[in-house]
Amino acid sequence: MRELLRRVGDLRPPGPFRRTFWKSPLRGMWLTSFLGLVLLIGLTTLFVTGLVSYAAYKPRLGGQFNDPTPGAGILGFYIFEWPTDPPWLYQLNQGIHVVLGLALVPVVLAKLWSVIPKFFAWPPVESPAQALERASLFLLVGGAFFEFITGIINIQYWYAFPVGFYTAHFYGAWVFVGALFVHVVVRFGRMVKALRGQRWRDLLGGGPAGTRPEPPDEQGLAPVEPAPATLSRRGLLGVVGGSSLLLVVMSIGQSIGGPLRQVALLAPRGGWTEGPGPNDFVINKTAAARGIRAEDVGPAWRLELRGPGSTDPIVLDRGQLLAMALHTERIPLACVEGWSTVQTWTGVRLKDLAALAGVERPSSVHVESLQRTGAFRSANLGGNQVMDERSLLALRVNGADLSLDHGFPARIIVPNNPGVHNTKWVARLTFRA
Ligand SMILES: Nc1nc2c(c(=O)[nH]1)N[C@H]1C(S)=C(S)[C@@H](COP(=O)(O)O)O[C@H]1N2
Ligand SMILES: [Mo]
Repeated sequence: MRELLRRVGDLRPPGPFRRTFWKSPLRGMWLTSFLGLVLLIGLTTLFVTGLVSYAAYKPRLGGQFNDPTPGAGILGFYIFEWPTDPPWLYQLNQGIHVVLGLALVPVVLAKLWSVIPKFFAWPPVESPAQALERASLFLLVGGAFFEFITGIINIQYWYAFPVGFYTAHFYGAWVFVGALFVHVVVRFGRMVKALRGQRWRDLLGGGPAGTRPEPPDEQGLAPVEPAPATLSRRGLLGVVGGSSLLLVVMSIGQSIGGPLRQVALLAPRGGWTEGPGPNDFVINKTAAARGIRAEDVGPAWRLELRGPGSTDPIVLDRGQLLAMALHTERIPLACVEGWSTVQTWTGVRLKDLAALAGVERPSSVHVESLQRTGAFRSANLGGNQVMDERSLLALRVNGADLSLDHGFPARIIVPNNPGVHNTKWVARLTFRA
């Protein structure tokens, strides 16, 4: 076996498989470790906000699950009842997940660049343990590409997945994090040593002329025959950091609003509204796109309330709803894709509607809309979400009637609820005891 490996070793192909091929003086243990540390912190944050997002999307609802993602199984071990407080938690969580995800793209690319020589390591396999480690790197790099690409496609609203985005991104995340865990266990000590071993000031000081190569290392990252630097190490990190900052500036406006909304060019829902007026805030799916017909939302529209045993539903028209006790709340509307906005909603409390349907303490409610087909035509809300005093069946926004695109005649608004569960064009509420 040894002999065979030695023979293969002697057959080292030319070009990138030779260590002399890689000449950039910027590559080395310190650079790779520095980028690795940034990614360790960033990717951990992405994973945690991703898990929180999944819990919000698919909370435990008195024993029922919301979304039909085929059994999250043991990976859903941590799912809990999603709270209504703090009302901005989901908005903050999604904003961080999406903006940070974009900002890490240049760092991931720089990290890959810094370790390119290792992709051409020769011999390809040195021992069973090392083969296993290389296989885990395949999952690590493949998993990273998969997660970043599916995430970015999704925030660009290009739903091109054969399976649902949530399913793909959720399972992909666990595979990726498993590989990342192995990688960190194997490399953490080496990273700390590399970061401690050299003086940062020597590495980052001076322009290209003053930039010294990193010392050779047994990992084969630093060049054995370095070329003179054309860009300083500080310059390289500046380009990476600057690119990240640009991505943040071009996307964060969709979450925080203000003047940055105008330059949120990477975020399609940065500003897509129906023009000035009380309903001037982001629309996700328009009524036309969801096939809502004018006659469905005209005077003939009725809201149906059902309880567990009730055979005859309670039927209300919009006038009767407006005659009930109305409440006004300022609540964020936050989409899983990261955009959000805070508006002032007026409507009937969901708990009052539950009481009217004869259910004083509902365990959950099934909300159905006029939409006949397609995603999000219905959703489930937990008992805690129904019972929160701020949870509304909203009829008005900012003092005016809801516009058709924002869900007229009535829509759900619940604090800290993922936007996708704030169902528009509501037609029926079925409360479970
Ligand atoms: N019936 C129905 N309700 C829906 C949707 C939908 O497609 N159909 N989209 C949801 C999503 S994903 C979001 S983010 C919010 C957006 O509300 P807005 O368009 O008023 O901003 O509505 C939600 N309610
Ligand atoms: Mo959404």
